[in-house]
Amino acid sequence: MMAAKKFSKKIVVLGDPAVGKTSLIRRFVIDAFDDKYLTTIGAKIVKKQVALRSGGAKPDVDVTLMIWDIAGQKTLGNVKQAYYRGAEGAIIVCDMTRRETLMSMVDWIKTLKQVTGELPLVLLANKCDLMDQALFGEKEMQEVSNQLKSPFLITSAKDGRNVNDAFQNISSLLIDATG
Ligand code: G3D
Ligand code: MG
Repeated sequence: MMAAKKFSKKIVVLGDPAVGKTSLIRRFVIDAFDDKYLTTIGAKIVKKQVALRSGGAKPDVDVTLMIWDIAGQKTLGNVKQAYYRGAEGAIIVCDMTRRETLMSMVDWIKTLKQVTGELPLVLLANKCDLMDQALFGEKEMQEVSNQLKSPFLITSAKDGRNVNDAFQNISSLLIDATG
């Protein structure tokens, strides 16, 4: 049996205040290795290992994700560069009940790429459990996804829908990018 390859990757989770970034991370992560906010950076970092099983064609891979979450309700302007530096992938989140959070995804990504250059992204439309309040859906997400050439998922941090898939997805893209 081939030993699993091991990688450690920094990802950042971005999006407007209250879209559900912290809730999604909390839903996904059990093992918070550093639960205190790093006040100089304004971020909280948690780690979790993701196992990618190839089914034998390629070696299995264990990715340790270092997941950076912005502390508090920071807006685009005052997020420190240190937060983005060294990020190898990103999850960008919007809230299906607020259309403006969809629009600002592009801005978050633009600012991120100014620091990191091109990197794998996964786009999330969160709060799908609030179906009756949703102001956009798959169609709009598909458009943004085409525009940004990045996959999207419809998620709920509340009921857990697609949350694991989101982090599995970014992990696979990170490994593909590593080669
Ligand atoms: P942020 O980290 O992006 O700022 P939070 O967002 O994770 O703090 O979430 C903001 C609010 O949205 C929280 O409500 C949280 O419970 C809620 N929320 C997050 N994800 C979901 C979801 O998938 N579905 C629903 N229904 N609510 C969600 P409060 O009331 O605690 O401020
Ligand atoms: Mg938060």
